[in-house]
Amino acid sequence: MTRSFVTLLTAGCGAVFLAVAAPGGQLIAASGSCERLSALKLPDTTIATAETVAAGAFKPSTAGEPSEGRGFRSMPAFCRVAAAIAPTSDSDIKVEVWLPAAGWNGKFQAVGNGGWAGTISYAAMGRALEAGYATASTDTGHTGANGAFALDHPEKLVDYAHRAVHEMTVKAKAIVDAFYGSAPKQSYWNGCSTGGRQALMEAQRYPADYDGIIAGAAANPKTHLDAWRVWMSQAMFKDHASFIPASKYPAIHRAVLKACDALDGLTDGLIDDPTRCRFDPGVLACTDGDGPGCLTAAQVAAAQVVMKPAKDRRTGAEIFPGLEVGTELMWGRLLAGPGPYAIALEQFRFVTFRNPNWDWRTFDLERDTALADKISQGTLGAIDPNLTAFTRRGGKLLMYHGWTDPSIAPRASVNFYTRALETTKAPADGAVWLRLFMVPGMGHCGGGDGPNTFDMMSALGPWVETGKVPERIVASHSTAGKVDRTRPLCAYPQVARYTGTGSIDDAGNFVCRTP
Ligand SMILES: [Ca+2]
Repeated sequence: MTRSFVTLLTAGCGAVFLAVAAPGGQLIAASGSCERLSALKLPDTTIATAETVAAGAFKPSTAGEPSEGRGFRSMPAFCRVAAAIAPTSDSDIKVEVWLPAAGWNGKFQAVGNGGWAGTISYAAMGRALEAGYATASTDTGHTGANGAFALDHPEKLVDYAHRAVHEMTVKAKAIVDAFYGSAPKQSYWNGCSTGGRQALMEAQRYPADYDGIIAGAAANPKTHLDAWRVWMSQAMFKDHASFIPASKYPAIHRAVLKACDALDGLTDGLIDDPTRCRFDPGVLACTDGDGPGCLTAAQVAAAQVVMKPAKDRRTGAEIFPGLEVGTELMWGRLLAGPGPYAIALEQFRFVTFRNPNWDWRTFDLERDTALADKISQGTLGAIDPNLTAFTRRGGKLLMYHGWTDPSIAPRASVNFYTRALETTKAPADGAVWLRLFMVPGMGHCGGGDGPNTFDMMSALGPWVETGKVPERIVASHSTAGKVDRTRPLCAYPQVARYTGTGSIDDAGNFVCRTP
């Protein structure tokens, strides 16, 4: 629907600026209205800057993400608002809101963080901005990508866990409204890893914030995820003999493919459904002394721990799923040594034990997971699978996870999906509200041998706006910048099956089927 209106914005100095609707309903903000936002009054909020950035002129003011620097030159002109929000006396939540100067699509897309956050996600904001969205990101209330901020700062931990994203969302919508004279028609969340956990938090705690939510590879529940990581590290690094050097990963991967690749009907280097394969690293046991193609007895034992879930030894309850078959070439992500993955180590040092010198070698899976839960699962864990309030508003949740994610076991997403479907009351009209897309051969939020490039927003938008339920999303894989394979991703539990004719590198020759 095309809307047309003129909004008067009155600046502090008395000058009047215009925001006008162009043909087609796209809003063009008149020059000067950006700078005027610095006078905007919002609760608990200090607007530091509001300035127009010319096309291609943006340079991050902080180091930000390591991949940044490229890509910003193609960004259109936008209004850049930087603010700090302090819902508590110990809060200092930095946020940025970027508003396209022309061609706004009328929607808001907020983007998530990775790890312990601590930076604004400029690269992801840039992608949303280029697609025409007003966008926002927060550092979640602290600076620096490690967990030290949480030590004896419980309010900062709450900000990191969920409050910063909610505060950002409410304020960003108000800023959008002030700039364009119109609130966003739809609001979307797009995040992976910690951004996936933030996604589930929003659906659970603040169901009115977003109409559509993308939860990629959710780092959830965080206390169990980090307990599993430390537990694996104990098995791998307890002594020199148990450590598996990266030079042995290819041999393990070859043995896995030999056992599992063809089970899905195609010997293509990808394992469509790792849950159907049973692999015992014991088949690689050295028979004639150690060598690069075999595992010693101690290494077999370590590999068996890595490839199985962490379970409570008394009750048998699963604490966190294990790495799937197919991940072997990427085991170095968590298991390069000499100690546990830093994010997990910091969870126990700064949050659970409040002791920066805590020795991970003393970790006891059952005892210390229970302690971590007692202290912070209620804050950090997005563990409530009842999303009825979200579905009653018509909210849509799109989850995805790479089957060869080497840092967050992918069955964590399957588990949450299953529990949420069981627990949540579907909307009155019976509309589908939850979809999960498992991605064969994809690593953590990207990468890996499988088709790992896709646009979840292009599936979520039509779902929210026209009711078109995503069933099949085409993903591509590229080598040296050239696409060399496309495949459909299928709505779980369906998987892609080859039709039997044509190239196996063409998504058109695959259908989605229940296995
Ligand atoms: Ca295969």
